Amino acid sequence: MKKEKLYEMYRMMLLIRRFEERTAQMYGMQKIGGFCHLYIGQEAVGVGAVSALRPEDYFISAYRDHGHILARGTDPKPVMAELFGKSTGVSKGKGGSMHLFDPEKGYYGGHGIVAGQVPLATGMAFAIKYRKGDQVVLCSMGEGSVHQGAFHESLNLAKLWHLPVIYMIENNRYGMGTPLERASAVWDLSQKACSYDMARATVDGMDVLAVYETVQEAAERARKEGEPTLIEARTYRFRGHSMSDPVHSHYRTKEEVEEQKQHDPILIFQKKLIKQKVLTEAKIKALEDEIKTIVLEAVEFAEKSPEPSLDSLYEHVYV
Ligand SMILES: Cc1ncc(C[n+]2csc(CCOP(=O)(O)OP(=O)(O)O)c2C)c(N)n1
Repeated sequence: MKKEKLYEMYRMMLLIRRFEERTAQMYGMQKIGGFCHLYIGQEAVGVGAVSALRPEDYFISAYRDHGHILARGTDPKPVMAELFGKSTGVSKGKGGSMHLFDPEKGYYGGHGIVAGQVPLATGMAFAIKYRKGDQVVLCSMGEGSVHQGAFHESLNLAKLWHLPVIYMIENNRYGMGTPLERASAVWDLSQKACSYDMARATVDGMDVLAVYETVQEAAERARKEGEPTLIEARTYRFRGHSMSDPVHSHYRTKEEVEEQKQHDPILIFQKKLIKQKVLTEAKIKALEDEIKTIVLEAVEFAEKSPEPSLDSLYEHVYV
């Protein structure tokens, strides 16, 4: 892979991390309200996967979506403004953290219902096939989605109709406070693909390059053969389920979280890139400064933006 692309992937992971650290701070200051789920710890999955897509491909995901929309290349300013509930936000301040959206960048949300995006992704893939397009759909979900009926109906149809879709489970081990082993009879989640005779893969979700390669292979399969793939990316969230869940809760120990932080995907990638001479200490420092400015400008933009006006109350809503 070209050095520029490696650098860009590292830069994006760092931008997502610093953006969300600032988000947490803004939430604490009550500038952001409502539901808010941080992606910290999982950055390698979103960045690796999106880096394997073409700009014209589609990406749809769940509510832990800040990292997803940023990875797709959306300007951090309207993303932060959306978190602040401002009219300049990507969803005009009416979606908030869980409903980020940017169709121009091929990002179709941001969905609050567990597994809600899975049948939507299947429909999008059907539309591609119907129009004889060569795009693919990447559908990210938490491991909590796997036990929803919609997941199984979708996988069945995707295989039956040969649809160009990649279902990617971001297994961060916990659905809110419930560990996977208390929720699932099967621990190896990619096995679910066997029921539908679908291609499958398991990947280390802390390794951005491994995720990139796995998704690239699945995208090729979707584009050339019109066949779906189920990927399980094993990852970990370093923060609580949402901002209302403290980092160290009763459902996991402090030691476990600290042990997992030894596998921080950004630090692992940083070490690799220093060895490959893509990064130097000076470059890392310069990048940190650049990203700090970008994030602070996003906050300033959000702060200064107006609230949605009262007359816009019934615009862009379905009901
Ligand atoms: C259909 C549905 N049931 C319950 C909820 C409440 N809920 C919100 S997040 C969540 C846990 C989902 O965990 P997972 O899919 O693993 O995603 P993660 O939060 O770990 O990214 C639940 C049960 C919901 N949003 N939708």
